[in-house]
Amino acid sequence: MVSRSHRAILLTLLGGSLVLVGCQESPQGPSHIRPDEEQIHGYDLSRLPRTLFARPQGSAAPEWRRVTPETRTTVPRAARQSPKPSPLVNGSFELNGGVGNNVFTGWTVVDLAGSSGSWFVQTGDASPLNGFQVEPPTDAAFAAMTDQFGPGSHILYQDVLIPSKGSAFLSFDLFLNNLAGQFATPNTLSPDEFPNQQFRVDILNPNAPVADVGAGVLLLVYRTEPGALASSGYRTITVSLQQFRGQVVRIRFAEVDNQSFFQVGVDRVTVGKRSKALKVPKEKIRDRATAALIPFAPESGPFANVLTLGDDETIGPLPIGFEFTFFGNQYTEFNLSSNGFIGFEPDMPNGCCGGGVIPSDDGLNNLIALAWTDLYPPGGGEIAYETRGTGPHRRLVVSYTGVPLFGEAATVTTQVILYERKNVIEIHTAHQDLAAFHIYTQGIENADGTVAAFIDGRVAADYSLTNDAVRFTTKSSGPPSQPEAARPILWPENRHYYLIVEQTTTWQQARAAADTMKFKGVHGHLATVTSEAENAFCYHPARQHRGRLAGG
Ligand SMILES: [Ca+2]
Ligand SMILES: [Ca+2]
Ligand SMILES: [Ca+2]
Repeated sequence: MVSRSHRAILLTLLGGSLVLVGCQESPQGPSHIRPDEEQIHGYDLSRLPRTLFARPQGSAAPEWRRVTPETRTTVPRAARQSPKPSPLVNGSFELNGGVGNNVFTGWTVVDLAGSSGSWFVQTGDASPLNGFQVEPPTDAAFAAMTDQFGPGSHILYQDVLIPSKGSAFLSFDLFLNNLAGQFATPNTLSPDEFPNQQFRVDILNPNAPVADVGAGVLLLVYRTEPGALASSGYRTITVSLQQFRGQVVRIRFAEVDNQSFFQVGVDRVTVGKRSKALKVPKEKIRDRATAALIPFAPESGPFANVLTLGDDETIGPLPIGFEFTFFGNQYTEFNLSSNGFIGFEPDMPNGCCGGGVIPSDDGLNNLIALAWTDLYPPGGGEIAYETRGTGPHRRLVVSYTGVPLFGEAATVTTQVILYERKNVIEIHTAHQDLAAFHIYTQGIENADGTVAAFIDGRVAADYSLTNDAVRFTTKSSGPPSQPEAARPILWPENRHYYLIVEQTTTWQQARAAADTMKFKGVHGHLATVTSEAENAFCYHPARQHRGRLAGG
C-alpha cells in the first residue's frame, strides 16, 4: 500500500477565526463500488471520475416545470428614461432572491422535473451548492450559475425585444467547470439521453416549447462540443442579433448533465452594443503526446519482481530503475494499481471500477493505462515488473498476465515498457477479452489531467485486443509542473474554508503552521475534525485535487 503516514492540515474559517485542523484518514479508505451497485441517486464526489451513470432511480418521464413564476419582460423605469433603453432586464443578475436562491428578476428558471440542482444566485468563488472553487462574477456581486448533486437539466431564459435601430449584439460572460472532463451533446435537453453533458445558448421563438431544440431554435448561439476544454474561466461571447431587429425573441441558456457535476456561470448579459470582452489569459498547453500503432513485440517473461495484490489495491512506490521523463517531469518511481494502470502521483487512487475518461482533471491523473478496468488479481494471473538492460538503454517492463476481470470470465494479458533516455512508452497486449459488463481505458495522461494520448475508441469503452501494440511519446514545452499555491476550499456543509496541506507533520507542527496562516484577514487555529462527513471532506481525492492542495 502507498504510505499513509502523512497527516493533513486543514484550515477552516470558523466564525471569523481561521482554524487549522489536523485530520487522519479513516483506515477503511474509499468504499468499494461494484457495477451492480451502480444505482445513482446523485453525484458522489468519492467516485469521480464517473464513467457509468445510471438514470436516477424512479425518475419519471421528462416533464418541464417552472420553478419561478413566469416573469413578463418589462423595461424598468430607469431604462425607459434613458435615451437608449436596454431591452434586457437584469443582465448582471444583481436583482435576485439572495444567495442560494434561484430567483432572478426578469429571468425565468425552468428545471426538468426530477432534476437535481438549478440555476442559482452565485457570489464569491464557491459554487452555489457544492462549494467547488469557481471564478467570481465578472460584473458586481452576483452571477447565475448551475450546480447540482445529480443528473438534471436547467434552463434560464428571458424574452427580449431586440432594438429596431442601432447595434443588436448579444454578449455574455461564460464560465464552465465540467467535472465529467468531456462534453456529450446530443440534440436534446433531456438528461434521460445518455450521455448528455452540455451547455448551449439559443435564440428561441418565444412560442416554442421551452426545451425545444428543433424548429423553435432561431439561432444556435453557442454549444459545448465534444473535444472542447471541459473547464474554462469567464470569457466574453458575442453574437449579432441583427436579423431579429424589432422582434421579441427568447434568450435561453440551457445546461444538461448526467455524467458528473457541471457548473456553468453566466454574467454581464447585454443586448445592444457589443460589450467589451474580458481579458482572458491565453491557454497555454505546454504538454503534448502522441499515440501510434506499432508491431506487436512484447518482452518475454518471467519478470523478476512478482507482486501480490488484492482487489482494488495500489502498490508503490516501486523503482523504475532509471530516470524516466513523462510530460517533462522526471520520475524514478512509479505506483501500480491492481486495476490495470501505473502512475506517478503519490497516493494514486486504485481507479475502481472501470476505465475512466482521459484527459480529465479528476483526481486521478499522471498515469499510463494498459488495460484500466476492474481487474481482479485474487482470481488468478500474475502482475510483475523488471528493469532490464544496461544504462543508458534500460527499460522497465510491467506485466499483467492472465489477470481476470472482477466477476466475469474475461482476462487481460498486457505489458508496458518504459524506455530510458528515449522516454518512449509501449503497451503490448497479447489479448484483452471483450468484457461482459466492464469498460476499459488504454492511454496516457499528463499530471494536470489536461492532455492525453490514445487510439480512438480505447477510452472508457468495451473492446477486445489481440497481439496489439501502441507507442506513446510525451513532451512538454515548459518547466516541470509545480503545484499551484494552496487555496482554501469551502465546505458548504458548515460554510467554513479548509486548506489541505499534505505533508508529514506532528500536531505541534500543524498548530505552529496554522499560526502563520491567514485567510480573508483572519489567523489560523488548530482544531479537531468532529464528524465523519468532515473527515470524508478532508480526504476527498477529487476535492484535494480541485484545490491543487495535495500530491503535487
Ligand atoms: Ca453580475
Ligand atoms: Ca485524470
Ligand atoms: Ca478490481
